[in-house]
Amino acid sequence: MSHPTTDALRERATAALARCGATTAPDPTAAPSGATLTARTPLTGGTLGTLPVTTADEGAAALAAATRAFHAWRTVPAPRRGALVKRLGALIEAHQDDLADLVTLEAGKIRSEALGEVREMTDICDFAVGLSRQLHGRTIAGERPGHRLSETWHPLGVTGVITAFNFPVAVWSWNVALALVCGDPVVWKPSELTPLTALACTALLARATADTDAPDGLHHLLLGGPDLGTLLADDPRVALVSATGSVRMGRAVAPRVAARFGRSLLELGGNNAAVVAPSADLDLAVRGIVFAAAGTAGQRCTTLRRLIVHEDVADRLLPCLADAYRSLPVGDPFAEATLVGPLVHRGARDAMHEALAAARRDGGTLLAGGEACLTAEAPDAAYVRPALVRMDRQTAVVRTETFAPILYALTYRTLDEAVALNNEVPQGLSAAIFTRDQREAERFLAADGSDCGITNVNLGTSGAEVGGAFGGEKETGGGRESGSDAWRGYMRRATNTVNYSDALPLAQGVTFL
Ligand code: UN1
Repeated sequence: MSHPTTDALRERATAALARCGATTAPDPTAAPSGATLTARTPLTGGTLGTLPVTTADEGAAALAAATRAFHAWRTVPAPRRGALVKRLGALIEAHQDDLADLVTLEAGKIRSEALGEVREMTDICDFAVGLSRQLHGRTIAGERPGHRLSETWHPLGVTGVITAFNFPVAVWSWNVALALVCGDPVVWKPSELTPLTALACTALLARATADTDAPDGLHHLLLGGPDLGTLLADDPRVALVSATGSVRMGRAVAPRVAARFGRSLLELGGNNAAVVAPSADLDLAVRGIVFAAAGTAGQRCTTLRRLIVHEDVADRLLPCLADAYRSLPVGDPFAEATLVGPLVHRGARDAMHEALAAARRDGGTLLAGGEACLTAEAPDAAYVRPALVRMDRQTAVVRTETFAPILYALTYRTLDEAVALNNEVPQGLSAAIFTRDQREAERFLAADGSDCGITNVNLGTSGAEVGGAFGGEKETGGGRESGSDAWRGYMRRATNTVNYSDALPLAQGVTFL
């Protein structure tokens, strides 16, 4: 089958955007005046459109409008706020094919994963709608008679959302669905690599807002570079900055937010490992490992990047994995049989090849993959075969997150050694163990086991459901998004003491007057 042309992909993007109701259709022939952003597709490396960049004045106006909207929205009862998110979820579902098309066109995901990402959006909308009737605080046993001690959760303020190219719509929806039911307007700075998906999401939310008579100004899109992230980080009107991306981005944003005592929620890099114990079901492990390591072409923050295999099973497991890697269909993500789409750009492929060269210098052996693919059909794109590399030690390159499909395989003798290897990297997002030994599984989940925010047994490191809190420790940033009680990050807690007696006993037995 022939590779798609950029013209055909552009048409597909324009049609999907129009169906979503996005007004700024990309037009490569009519570049807007002023600074621009080029929307590209990793499928060919070609241009889908040129969009105007948000100016600093427009950014400031968005923050002012969002602040006004906050003052209206915070007093709307939460279940009514939920009605907006319910409508948004319905519109997302109605446009799931359009959104999935745009995700494939801009992020390069295969169809099933693009649809899965959109499903994550409707899932979080459902979750948030239910949550809109459950934003509850506690009543606490107080120490004074005739007093009631309780806590109330109030809307926090404008939420600044910074998202990455690899989950261009799901991570926005995690933030926007929760923020809106919690009473917070959103100002969104998406990745410069995925502006079209951002336009589509913005259009759908605008429609949901109109359909439910919600106030204007609840959502603003900032298209452009890092200076817009800095605007969100520095402005005291932005109560929460929820930022997903690289550790480098987190290091730029977090200290600025902290300097003004703002709140930040950081979801940064991962360098996720899976332990394969001697008792593991190896067939299941192979499937779990290949999806986690090669799925999304290795471009999830939850991607499996390190395999810690017991030395007794390494010689059985690694050849099976190498075979699986060699047979993975790499290519056009719209083609039904494809399992590995392109990397986001050629810079990502260069980084992959540099990491592979470093691994070889460190004594690593390439067991499969690593080569560029489709170089004749799509010379400006970056298709690669996922790489499996055997390493003797956890060298600097293994401890670094390279956003590409490289799986480094190490061996271990004792579970203590495996746990130490798992934890011995700067990142702490997700981890997994494949074992049929309950004691090993529990030890890996225990306080002295994996130090990651997400730890799984008998499945890979990626593909978390929305119901749980998502995030990790150490350089991953410590934030938690999505399910469980992550909503608390979007609200402020007030502790309330009410004296309904005619006496004034002071706490801690203090006497005065
Ligand atoms: C990300 O890569 O930033 O757990 C998010 C997963 C997805 C979300 C990943 N549900 O892989």
